[in-house]
Amino acid sequence: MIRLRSSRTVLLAAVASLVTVATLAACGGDGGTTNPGTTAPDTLDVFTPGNIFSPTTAEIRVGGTIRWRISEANDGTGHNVIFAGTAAGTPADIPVVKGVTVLRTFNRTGTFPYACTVHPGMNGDVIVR
Ligand SMILES: [Cu+2]
Repeated sequence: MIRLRSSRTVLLAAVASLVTVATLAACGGDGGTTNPGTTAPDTLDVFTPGNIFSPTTAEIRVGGTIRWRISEANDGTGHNVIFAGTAAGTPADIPVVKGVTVLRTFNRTGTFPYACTVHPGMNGDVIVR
């Protein structure tokens, strides 16, 4: 009898965990809408190896989030992420930082180019579908 209860408890805990994961996945964390017609991910990491953004073109679903994982630059500085205008959200500029992760959620479709103004030629695009 005790063994049966123990198995049932484990099963209930497993079901509760799955429900929690499903609920978190459905929310997306930002309340934005998602586009079920695209295979673009909800969240994408962009890294700064050397003095480039990688991937250079980051594609996500509408309501998705880009995480810039900014590391120290070759010259010992950080990087910044500067959008032209505020169409990509505000603030348009994400300051020079290093060793941190910067998040930006995109709630409208479009192509949003950005650049690091510390390092000429260090550019990227966010495509939101
Ligand atoms: Cu840079």
